[in-house]
Amino acid sequence: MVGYAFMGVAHSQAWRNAPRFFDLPLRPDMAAVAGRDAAAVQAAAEKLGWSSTETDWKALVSRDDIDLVDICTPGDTHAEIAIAALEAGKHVLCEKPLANSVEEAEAMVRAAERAPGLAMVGFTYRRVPAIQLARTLVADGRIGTVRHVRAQYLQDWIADPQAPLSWRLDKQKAGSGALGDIGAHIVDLAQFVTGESVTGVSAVLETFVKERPIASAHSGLHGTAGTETGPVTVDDAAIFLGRMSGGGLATFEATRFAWGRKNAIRLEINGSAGSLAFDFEDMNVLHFFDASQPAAEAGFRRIVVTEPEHAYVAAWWPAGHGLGYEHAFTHQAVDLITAIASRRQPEPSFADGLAVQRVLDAVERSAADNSTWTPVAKES
Ligand code: SOE
Repeated sequence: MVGYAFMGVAHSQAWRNAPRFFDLPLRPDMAAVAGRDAAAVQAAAEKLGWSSTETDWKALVSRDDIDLVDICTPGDTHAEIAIAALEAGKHVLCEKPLANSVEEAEAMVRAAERAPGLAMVGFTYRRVPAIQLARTLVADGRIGTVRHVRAQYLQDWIADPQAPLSWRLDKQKAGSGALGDIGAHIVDLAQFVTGESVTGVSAVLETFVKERPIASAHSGLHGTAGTETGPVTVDDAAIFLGRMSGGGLATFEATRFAWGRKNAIRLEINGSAGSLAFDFEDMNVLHFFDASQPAAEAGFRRIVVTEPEHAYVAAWWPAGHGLGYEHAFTHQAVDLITAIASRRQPEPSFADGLAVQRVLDAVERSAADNSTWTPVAKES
């Protein structure tokens, strides 16, 4: 694994837990973790369960005892590490968004096509059981033709203007702000659950707080504000309309300024025959409205997605005990290990990551192009 911050911690527990809860065709051996600071990476290895460390990811990628490279670094390094790992014959798991630009993502897809190894991008929320159920219901025609996709990803961890700068607020490192960090997830979910693609967008982006304290220390998403300040070079919020390939309309909202919303991924889909609604802040539940029911009895049904019949659940706890944020990472590890054992292309592939990247790129181009922005006429 390269990188050991928030995502590295989430991935580490996944590699540790996958063989403890699932019967796997291969057993992951957490061989090495890479990071630039020797003491810090050593401490991370001990805490997270990695057997050895490297201070240069290139050394890790060239090791013979490594079969799979898990990339948990900021976006500006994804393309270089992933392409080198694939060229060295490794399998690759890369955090989302796949890259910082369409060009980088295209190069990664080309490298994956040429390489013997398999490549997967980490859109983990696909692997929440309720999301899997939503996809199955749509694919089975239970809500009919998709008319509306209403997707929101709402957080508040930088709503305070004193929340310090971090790499996620730096365009060089992250590529974009709320758009790529969390908007990418809802674009992927909209495409995954509907089985359709976003074909066009009309967008606005905004940076509400343009200058923030430079962090003197970091911990997870948060940091300690120092006395100096620096510029925010990414969007704080992204809102866009979209058209889906099946003829439906979509709205997307990604923001880190929604006070009180910590990790609210909300997806509502209205079809010609019913609706589905999901909120990650109640992640073990899917709401389903079946329009074929008599009007007097119809209503949203609250399905608690914790039965052994639901995706992944049988490996965990008895019905009703529920899963959390980290379980989707474990499911991701399970699916990747299973795909590697059977030499099957895992999903989401780098091509799926590129498809999301193209939507992010269209959003940025749309937001930069004011030609369709129509000011409301002033009273004369
Ligand atoms: C921060 O917004 C973040 O950690 C994202 O980077 C992750 O992808 C998401 O799962 C949780 O929030």
